[in-house]
Amino acid sequence: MVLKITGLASAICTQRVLTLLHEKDITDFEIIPISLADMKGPAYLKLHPFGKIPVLDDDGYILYESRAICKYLAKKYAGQGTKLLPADEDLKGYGLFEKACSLESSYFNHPASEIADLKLFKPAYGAGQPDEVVVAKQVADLEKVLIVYDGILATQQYLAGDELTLADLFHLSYGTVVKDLGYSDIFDKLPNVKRWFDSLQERESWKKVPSTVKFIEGLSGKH
Ligand SMILES: N[C@@H](CCC(=O)N[C@@H](CS)C(=O)NCC(=O)O)C(=O)O
Repeated sequence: MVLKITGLASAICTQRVLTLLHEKDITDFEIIPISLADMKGPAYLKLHPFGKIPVLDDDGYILYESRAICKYLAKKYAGQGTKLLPADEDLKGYGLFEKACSLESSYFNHPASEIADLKLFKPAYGAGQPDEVVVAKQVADLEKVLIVYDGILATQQYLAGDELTLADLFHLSYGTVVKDLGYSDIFDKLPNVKRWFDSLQERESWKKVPSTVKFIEGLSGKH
């Protein structure tokens, strides 16, 4: 049965799911594009009451929220591709994994998504150029998060320990947008963060995912 994912390959949250699909060597999937208007229409709101992408349809089992979709698929396809989750019997590993996932959603996601919104999405959709003081505050907030990450990554390879997990991959889409928007120095000047993030961006799974910045700037005629 083909997995159906309503989403856009250029959209941040769909990219989380795409990266997971590539890591797990899942090829039986279909991306079903949707317009912004249809996302807010009654039919789609039955699938995703917040009217966002992505939504997974696995043979009638409907799931939304990109991180939940990734965790579900990583467990469903546990026997293939990169492991990405702690073993079922590894209780402490599970705690460390959930903690690392929480670091991304609680501390990293907000400033990184604000930078993307202010510098990329809002200007592309007609909101004009942002107040650079507001942008600088978000960049400074993200930098503080990365400084803490650098300390964590001084003694381990990845955020949940020495093995790559979904928690690391969840950083890729917004992290790459922030770097592509010209803020790579906040990653690159921290040696452990640089090693960690470069290694994520070098993964074959991520190389297959299209660049959001190029796509959006293409829409607004910058390329
Ligand atoms: N926490 C949600 C966020 C979903 C989300 O905000 N998706 C964006 C695209 S990355 C979207 O649908 N934007 C259109 C809108 O907000 O109207 C997830 O991870 O799936």
